[in-house]
Amino acid sequence: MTITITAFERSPDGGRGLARDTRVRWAFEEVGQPYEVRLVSFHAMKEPTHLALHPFGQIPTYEEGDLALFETGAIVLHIARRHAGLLPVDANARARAISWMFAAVNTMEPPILELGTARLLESDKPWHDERLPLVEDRVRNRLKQLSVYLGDADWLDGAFSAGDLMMVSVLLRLKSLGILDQYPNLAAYLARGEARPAYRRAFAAQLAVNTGKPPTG
Ligand code: GTB
Repeated sequence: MTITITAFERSPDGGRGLARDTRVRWAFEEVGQPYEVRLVSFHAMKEPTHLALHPFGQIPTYEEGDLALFETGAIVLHIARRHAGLLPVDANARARAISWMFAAVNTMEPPILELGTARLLESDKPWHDERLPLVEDRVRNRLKQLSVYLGDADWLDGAFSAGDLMMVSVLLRLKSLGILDQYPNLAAYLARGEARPAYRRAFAAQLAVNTGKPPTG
């Protein structure tokens, strides 16, 4: 059965891979599952047809027959449960990998998103200069904890899993800010994620949408 996801017709990041369809594309590429993409405009996302798939009027969504999903964590988990390659077979290891997926979106991502909001949308506020260091400190606190946990391991819990896929996707948001340079093991972790052939294919596919050129390599 055909699987269709939605993505931005034009991502505001111009194809840097930060829109959340990239993590879903990456999951499909890791497990070798073909998928189709329906591109939606900001306007169409708020129309009833799309709201029937996504109550918050966002991308990405996932459709397969009668099943419609939203929320990247849920979508990636669904893909990982359906196909081998993203979750360990051992039940305990599988549960730990899922914990890392939640940690990525529930513990790491909120302060990172807050930092993005502070930098992009609040720079004209009179309290911006006072608040920004506080928000940065919250991000650094989480990065420090994650860095200590990861140590010199390649991945969070043994082999690469959906937990790493989600964590790397979340950390990618910090790449251009230079904040990861203070945590060389996290910078290397990110680079390992980005170097995976499946990630590169996913990145190229979303870039092609945003540049209008077919994926290369
Ligand atoms: N919690 C949801 C999930 O994980 O699926 C969040 C989904 C979400 O935030 N979707 C965004 C969206 O549809 C796109 S990814 N926004 C439109 C709207 O809310 O009206 C977030 C995103 C957007 C742009 C950039 N960028 O340009 O760098 C990065 C990330």
